[in-house]
Amino acid sequence: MLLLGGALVATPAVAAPEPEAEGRTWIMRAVDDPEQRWVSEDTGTSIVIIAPGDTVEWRFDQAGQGHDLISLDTRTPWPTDVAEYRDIGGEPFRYTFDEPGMYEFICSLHGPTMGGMVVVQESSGNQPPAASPVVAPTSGSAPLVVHFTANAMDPDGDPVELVWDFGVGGSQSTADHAMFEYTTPGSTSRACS
Ligand SMILES: [Cu+2]
Repeated sequence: MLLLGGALVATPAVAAPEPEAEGRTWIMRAVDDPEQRWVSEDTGTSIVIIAPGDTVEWRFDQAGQGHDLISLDTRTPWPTDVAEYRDIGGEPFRYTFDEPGMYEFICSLHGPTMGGMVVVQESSGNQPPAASPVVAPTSGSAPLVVHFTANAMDPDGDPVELVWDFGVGGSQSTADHAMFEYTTPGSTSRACS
């Protein structure tokens, strides 16, 4: 979320940095369709790329039979070995990865086709969005239609949410290019928050 300040007497609005994201959770599912395999909800494959501090949750709720989850130390050794078995309907298993590396896992009951890998990568992290807001005109006689252009973008290509606060009675807009008509003479200036 990016909060921008709109102003009649314009003060430069600056993009508020996104708060440090807490580690997200990535879902990996055991499926039997009809081959047994692990499928990441995000990638559709058995490989998921995450950031340090993220958690992977292995789910067994779509499996038609029991599976196990065994950590392999062929690439990066796991800090704590994992050896979990779940019957049909068994509870998910969660594991938080703090160190970069390539962590392999397998269902030993179904062999290499039901293997997968968690890639923990330092710099694949999300970059905060940025904006170069332009407000024009910055003065005139009432009623005055003012254009607010955020020029907001996200370096990762993620959708950017923004909010213009026009400084009048809580009026807001979430458009990259917003227009607002000031009907009452006066001046307003809002800092970003
Ligand atoms: Cu299995």
